[in-house]
Amino acid sequence: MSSSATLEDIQTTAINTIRTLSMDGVQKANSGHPGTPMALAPVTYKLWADVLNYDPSEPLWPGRDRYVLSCGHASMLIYSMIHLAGVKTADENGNGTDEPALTLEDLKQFRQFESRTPGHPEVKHTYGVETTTGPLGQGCGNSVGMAAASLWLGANYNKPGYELFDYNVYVQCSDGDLMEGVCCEAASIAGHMKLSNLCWVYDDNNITIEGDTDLAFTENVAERFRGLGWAVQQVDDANDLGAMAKALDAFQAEDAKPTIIILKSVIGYGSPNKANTHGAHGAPLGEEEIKLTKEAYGWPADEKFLVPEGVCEHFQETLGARGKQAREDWNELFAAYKKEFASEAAELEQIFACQLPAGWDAEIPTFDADPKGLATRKSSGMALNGAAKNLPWLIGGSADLAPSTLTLLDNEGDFQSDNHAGRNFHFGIREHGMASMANGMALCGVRPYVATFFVFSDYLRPAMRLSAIMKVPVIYVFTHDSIGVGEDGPTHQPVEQLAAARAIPWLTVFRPGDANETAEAWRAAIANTCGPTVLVLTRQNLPTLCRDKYAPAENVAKGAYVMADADGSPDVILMASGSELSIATEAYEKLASDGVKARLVSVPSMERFGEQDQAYKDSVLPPGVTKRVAVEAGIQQPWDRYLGLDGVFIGMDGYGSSAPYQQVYEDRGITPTAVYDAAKKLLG
Ligand SMILES: Cc1ncc(C[n+]2csc(CCOP(=O)(O)OP(=O)(O)O)c2C)c(N)n1
Ligand SMILES: [Mg+2]
Repeated sequence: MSSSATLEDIQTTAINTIRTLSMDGVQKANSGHPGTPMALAPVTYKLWADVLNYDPSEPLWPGRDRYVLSCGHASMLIYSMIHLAGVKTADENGNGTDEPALTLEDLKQFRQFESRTPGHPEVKHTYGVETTTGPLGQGCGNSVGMAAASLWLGANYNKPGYELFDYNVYVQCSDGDLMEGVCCEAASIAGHMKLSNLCWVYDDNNITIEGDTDLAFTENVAERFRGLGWAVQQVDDANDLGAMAKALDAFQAEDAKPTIIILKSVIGYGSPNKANTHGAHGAPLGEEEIKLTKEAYGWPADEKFLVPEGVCEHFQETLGARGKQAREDWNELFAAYKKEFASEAAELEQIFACQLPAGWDAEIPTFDADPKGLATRKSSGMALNGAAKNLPWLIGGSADLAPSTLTLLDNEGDFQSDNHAGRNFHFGIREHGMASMANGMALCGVRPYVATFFVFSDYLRPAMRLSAIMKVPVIYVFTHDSIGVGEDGPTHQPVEQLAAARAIPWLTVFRPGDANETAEAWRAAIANTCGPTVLVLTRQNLPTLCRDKYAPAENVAKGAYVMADADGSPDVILMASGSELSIATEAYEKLASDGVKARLVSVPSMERFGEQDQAYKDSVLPPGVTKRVAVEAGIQQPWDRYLGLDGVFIGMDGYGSSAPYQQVYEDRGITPTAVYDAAKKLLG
């Protein structure tokens, strides 16, 4: 720009273009939230034009800053930005193409079937969107994981003179985000970990759907965040670009704390009806009000989806030029790094491509038959540690239960504020924040696992559901998986959690039945680079079954398999998962010794079994054999489809109780004898 007057003009025009595109998009869709994008246009402009280290022509460049719109209901804001900034799509190798991520036509298709502009931003659906948001608080949680991943990658892979990773994570969030528990959990971890590369811009607009925040949100946010160990900046007018610039400068200079910028804004800025809570929340402004608002902006009142000349060019000259230079510098740096540090560079390339190193599973153990056996949480810990040896970016931890979930990596350091290279994370008792973080970590290329007791999976379920929607490869390690927990009693004994986990589409659940199945479940979990996996594990010991006698545990990958069988067609099928596999096995042996033609089927993963072809499914569960017994220490619901109308379920139909676990099993009738009797009864 030749003069500052011109710069101001083009800035104002760019900002008003963001505003009017958002208004027009919402109006055309006849749904959505226009008020927030209108108010946040200046700060968003500032972030993209002057701050983000982001090359719109290479949206997946690994060194880029991450931008997260946690208040996903303001999606037209990010869509407008993606269009104006000229973000491109990427090809299957992750390289930028000439195709725009969003055309003006795409903006006109806001919220329509199969459009690139769905109601809330979806990662992997729209380039330029870094994570799926909409459920308030989750984007904030994700951002903490992204910031941790940036520091972890830097601490492990940067070398003197090679600052490959030091990217920042910028978040726009709202009152709703800040009210959510998950957001506070994540903020608490971020403060503890001193994630100084994290910047939240909080839209303090004093309004939510029901009205003024006085109704329900009167805390002192600045004090809370100071207490959480954050640096707090205040900007009193969302239209004051100078004040915004100062706050962002302060963030850049801060090297010991995450930063929150508390930004006062007026929702629906510029509209004649400023506090229009309808227009602000989930409803278009209406044609008339749009006209008046455009007039107030000095905009052609009747033009729709207008992008004045110079606006896209302006973003190319600012963000585009800066990002391209940074990315080219980075590429050069990486090329030199590759020469000097070939093996590290090879690892990084695998991280970027979401691939596994050759031989990654070589150290996953196998286990000898052993009637006393060991708890699957124990074999899980051994399998995890085996895998971790050859997969250096397998990192994670638990919500204060590592000694019980056995998820600590041996001989590895802790990720702490003074050691961002550590692989062992301590998430504290913040299950939801932990899982939300894990999503952000996975989106940055590392392979996170998170752990807690299975019963507390309910505490992190919303984030787990988002792992599935986003198809990110987070591994959930859930131990203490049933009434087998024993003395801790019903509050700690999962009953419906298996059904609940299996109910989440695109989530693969494994409940392995012995040590070797556990090792195979870990192998399958890590190999699943396209989605989340849950491992459901016992507290109590389980016999390690003899694999010379029974079918090999590699079959776990198929989800269900015949462990042992009668000669010829079976008359009755016994099915089980996890700790009940050995119960079913005992019943099977007794039936077999009685001369009953029984089949024993292990069902470690219903999802995996569901993916097999019909011929395989029929070979395991022949449709003609309708006398079936399933045993699992959970509720019946997920088994109905395998049991059919004639089948019998042995499991839980209420909560457990506090006692030594063998007694609870006896009392609830989940025993080899019960399985044997049920089979006998079915056979008449
Ligand atoms: C977890 C969750 N609960 C409820 C909603 C529904 N919802 C969408 S926007 C919103 C509140 C809007 O207020 P605020 O977060 O302050 O955003 P603003 O309207 O000021 O942009 C709510 C409750 C949601 N998206 N996520
Ligand atoms: Mg608000």
